[in-house]
Amino acid sequence: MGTNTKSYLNSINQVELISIEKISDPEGRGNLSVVEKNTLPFEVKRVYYLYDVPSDASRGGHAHIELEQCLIAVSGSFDVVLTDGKKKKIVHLNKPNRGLIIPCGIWRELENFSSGSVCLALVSEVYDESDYIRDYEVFKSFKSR
Ligand code: T46
Repeated sequence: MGTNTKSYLNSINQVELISIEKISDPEGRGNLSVVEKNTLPFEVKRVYYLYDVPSDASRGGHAHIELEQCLIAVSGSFDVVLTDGKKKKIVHLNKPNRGLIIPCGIWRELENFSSGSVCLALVSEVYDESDYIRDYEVFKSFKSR
């Protein structure tokens, strides 16, 4: 496993909801939101998105050792259930100009996807399966070391 000290020390208090700039068109052409260099507390190395998720399906079910991320409900809504192994928090995402910053070392599950919802993920690392903790018991011992 990685050696990022923050990862096992991070608590649910480090999870943060941020506002993303929303530019409303003066002529009624809708809205535009922009994520720029300084919008997020990390540099984005990868972007992926979840879509066509059935309402009874759950995504996530893991923690990351190093990776930080920002989740945005660019369409529709879903719940993000977070825990640091001690405290739990549920965040309902339903606005394209709202981002959920999840630091490393936090267990997350995504559920209750509305029809047509899209979860955009802006993340700090390239894909690396060895960065995942997918077993909750392993996660709990990782957090209590
Ligand atoms: C997270 C939540 C919100 C890749 O090959 N490349 C990628 O960049 C990603 C993200 C996944 N994959 C493969 C790995 C699996 O074979 O796609 C498959 C599904 O991935 P996973 O089961 O990890 O999907 P989710 O939705 O449970 O989790 C994903 C991210 O992996 C994770 O970082 O926080 O979305």
